Amino acid sequence: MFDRWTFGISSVLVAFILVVLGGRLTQAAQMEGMDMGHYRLNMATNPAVVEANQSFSMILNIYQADGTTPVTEFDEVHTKLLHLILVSEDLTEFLHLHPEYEGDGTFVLDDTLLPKTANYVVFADFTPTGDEQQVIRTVLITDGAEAITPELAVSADSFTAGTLKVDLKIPATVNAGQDTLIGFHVTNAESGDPIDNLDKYLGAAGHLVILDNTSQVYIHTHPAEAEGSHDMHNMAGMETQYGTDVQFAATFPATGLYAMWLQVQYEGEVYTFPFVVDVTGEATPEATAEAHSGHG
Ligand SMILES: [Cu+2]
Repeated sequence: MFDRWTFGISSVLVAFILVVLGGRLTQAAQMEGMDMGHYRLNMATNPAVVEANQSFSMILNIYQADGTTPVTEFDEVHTKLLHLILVSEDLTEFLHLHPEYEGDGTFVLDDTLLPKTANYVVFADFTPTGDEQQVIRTVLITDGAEAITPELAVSADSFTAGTLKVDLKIPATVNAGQDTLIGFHVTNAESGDPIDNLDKYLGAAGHLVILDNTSQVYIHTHPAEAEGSHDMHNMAGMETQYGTDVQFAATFPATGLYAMWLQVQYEGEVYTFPFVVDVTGEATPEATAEAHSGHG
């Protein structure tokens, strides 16, 4: 039932929340619960046994609900047909990968490297043409890895990577079930000067992926674009630059600790910043109703 070639797939409900904040529209794909999905994902690896720091290929097949009819048409979303998020089970390692489409519902990613021995939770994020964005969760078993429960702790609110320093700007108390503005202030790590010329990365000023402690809640959100954010073709060739503040909107469904990874690109290089935040406030019924009114 659960071997190395046919990985188990958690059925997920993908809900779309359109959050209007300060007059700006931000789309978040959020996943929770155990509803049956409309699609199936089959993930295989070559070699079949995956080891940390050993190159392998991933082969992903996306099927209709019957599990045999391939999905053949995908929308390009943030410049890619398939976004693959791999997170080590303890939520310390984060990979954002883009397998190549080979047609007939098959995606292949060569030369994948896992930075440490751990099982990895995999989120396949794609949009079949004519349907809504889908997120399918599965687990990649790594040779020698043991099942692990994350031990999250609230992170520092500032991280440095390469030339960039990023400061998290978030309300002192974050309430579950309520639209929350999550901001990042980007400066030069050495000079402290504001960085206002971030590159566009995968069609956005930045990407923010949020997971709960059990990696059952998946939120992938982007800053609002002034215009044309849903038509990447219009943006081809545009030299848009971003910073020094990059802001996201998200709704945490419940209290607890959440891991989140900010990705931005600067001078051609992609940087990933890991944060952990604690959602301590309880949702008010009004805020919850508001947060869910954007479904559909
Ligand atoms: Cu993204």
